Amino acid sequence: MLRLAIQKSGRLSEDSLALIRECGINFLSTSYKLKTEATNFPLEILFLRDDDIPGYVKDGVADLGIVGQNVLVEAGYPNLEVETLGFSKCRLSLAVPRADAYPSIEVLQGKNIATSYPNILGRYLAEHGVQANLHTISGSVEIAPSIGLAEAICDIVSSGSTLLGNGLREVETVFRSEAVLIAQPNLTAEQTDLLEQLLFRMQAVRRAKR
Ligand code: PRT
Ligand code: ZN
Repeated sequence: MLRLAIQKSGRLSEDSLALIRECGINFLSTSYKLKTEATNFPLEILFLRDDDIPGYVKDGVADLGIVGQNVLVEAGYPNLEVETLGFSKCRLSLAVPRADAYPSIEVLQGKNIATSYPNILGRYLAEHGVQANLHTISGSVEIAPSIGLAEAICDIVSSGSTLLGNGLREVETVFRSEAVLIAQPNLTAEQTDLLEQLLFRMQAVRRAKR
């Protein structure tokens, strides 16, 4: 038996469930439940907040998970990744108020930057020799400059319309992300075999879409 953790409700949920179904795995209705069992594959599906998925998989509470690379890498467990899944593509970007000059990343030296991704951003800034004050906030990062909390932000971008709507301009791509399948490090031989079967089906689903 394998336990797979997916996001309960959010941007990853629908595509994660669709992928499992496209792999030919059937399960009963998922609404209002915390877990469900597949009817034709030894798989249990757990519904969690995406931020909790890397830790649950790392500790083996779940054997597999589907999560964004942004959340996985920020949590510090990039080596749990076994396969990219091709959906929920986005980027983690630095943005500044539209009117502000941005000759290079060095203008961020000593500035305040609001983000939910202090680890990924901290590494990126260090690689570029920039020291800044990172303010970690968990939501509504885009409003930080307009309320005087920060001179810049670093947040997830997909279409760019949220930045635009908040008078911000994207100036650096810090990290590119998509959904990935992750696995706990200590699968049994039987679980490894099931994972191989699942991966084989997932790869076939992706090939069929190309
Ligand atoms: O409740 P839970 O903790 O499970 O969910 P969540 O609210 O933390 O995450 P959720 O559902 O918003 O996103 C889940 C994952 O989807 C993220 O971790 C990313 O890997 C991926 N993803 C893809 C995105 C986006 N696109 C995205 N556009 N995550 C967030 N956004 C937000 C972004 O934060 C910003 O507020 O959308 C806004 C920007 O979008 P645009 O299109 O205006 O640029
Ligand atoms: Zn989350």
